[in-house]
Amino acid sequence: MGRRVAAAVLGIVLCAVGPAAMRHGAVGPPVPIGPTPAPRQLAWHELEFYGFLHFGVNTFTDKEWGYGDESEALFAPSALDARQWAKTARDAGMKGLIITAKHHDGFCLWPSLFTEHSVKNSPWRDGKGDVLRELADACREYGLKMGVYLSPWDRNHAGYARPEYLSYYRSQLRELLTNYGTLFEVWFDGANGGDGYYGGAREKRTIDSRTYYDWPNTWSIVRHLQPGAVMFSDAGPDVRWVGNENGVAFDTSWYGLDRQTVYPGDPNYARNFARGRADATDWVPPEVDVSIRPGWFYHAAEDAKVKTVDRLLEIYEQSVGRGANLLLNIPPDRRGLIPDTDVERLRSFHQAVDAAFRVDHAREATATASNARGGSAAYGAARVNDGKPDTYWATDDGVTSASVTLTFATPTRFDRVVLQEFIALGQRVEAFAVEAEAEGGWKTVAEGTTIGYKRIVRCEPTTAARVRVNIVRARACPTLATIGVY
Ligand code: FUL
Repeated sequence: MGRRVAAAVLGIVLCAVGPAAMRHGAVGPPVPIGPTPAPRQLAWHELEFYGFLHFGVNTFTDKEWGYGDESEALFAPSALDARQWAKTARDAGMKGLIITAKHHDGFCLWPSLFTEHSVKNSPWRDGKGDVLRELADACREYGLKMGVYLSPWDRNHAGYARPEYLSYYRSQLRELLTNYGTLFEVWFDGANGGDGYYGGAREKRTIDSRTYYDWPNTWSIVRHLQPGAVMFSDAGPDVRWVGNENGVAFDTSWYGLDRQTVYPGDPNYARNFARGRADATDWVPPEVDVSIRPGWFYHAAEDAKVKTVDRLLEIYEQSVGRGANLLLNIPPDRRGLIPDTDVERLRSFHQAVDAAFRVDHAREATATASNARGGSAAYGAARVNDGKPDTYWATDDGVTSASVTLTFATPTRFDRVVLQEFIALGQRVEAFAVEAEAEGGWKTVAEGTTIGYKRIVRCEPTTAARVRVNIVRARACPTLATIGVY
């Protein structure tokens, strides 16, 4: 090899390794291990917690699933205020709101050009109202992101289950994707119950969930019109269902899903796919959808059944704390307002979360590691407690068990440890343990499996001079962006 060529090759290698790594010696970042997240998915992980708004004719008929023959005149909220929804969400610590633009009954909360079955034929705002518009404005005002739920199953539409319905569905989707600003998530429900009004036919219509909706062509509309939005369904393509509506993610939870093997509405989804797989083809992380009340829609009879703060905290730790995102439903009532009880509960819940995570003792500690990649400070232990989510500790290739020790200036009491992998390089950790040094000896205070974007580890209140996070097993050299001690 001539000198010039060698220099050019070296230049390419240096560029590939990256200037940051070069400053700290010759070691580059770990090679990503698949699957890995797309940028829109990375942005979604950072949201962690947002709200669901189930609102529509069911709110007025006291039902969960409308048949599709409900009169538009029923939709008559007396004091609808989307700003109250947005304020409630923001004060609860939520980062966005997803609304049922159309639920299974087919009634549209926006004046769609493609149907008469919408707010435009309701008494609300003399038929001139648009709930989506009011929500978009309110979200902007309160710094929230907005998402839409557009039910594929439509019990009102005469053409449902026939090919013509698909073009109707896609026209509606285009309206939502173009008229209300940037959306962060589009929610595709897998439910398909069968019978309905269907333009007066009043019959049972079944579809083949695998083929009828021709999902790839619908998904490409979203990609084209809202490239930053993630799409949710059982099968992704970006975010998957966690497999239950109880507010709990799997304790061992992998982000991988073989997208080709699953379709939205697959009856075997919860059993076969919900927990994910380490080395599957696609990054499709789970979202936990759960309601603050027993039902998804508001029912006065459930006013005394709003989940307690303790229950909400448990849900938070079993969803966000297990690497999933939490989509908490907070249904507006017949006034078009989130009821006072729910507002109060959400505020207390937020205070409880804030109180639990107010002081991160790790920030004051000194971090050391059993191994740091290339002996380089760029991947050194100090990266786990620098408060920066985009720096991380990593080990040498081939080192798949290693530990980071935090030494406190004085013995420190804690009952929660927060761990975060640097997931841009893939999900790696398979098993970990948290140890504490108290009264001169080390003891294991918690053990776990996967980490992912975030893992909140609970332990008995412990006072320790040192805390050690032991990565017991990993698919490849581990990365940790954060260790927090609370
Ligand atoms: C389900 C629907 O059938 C429920 O009504 C609700 O919208 C829930 C979030 O998804 O599949």
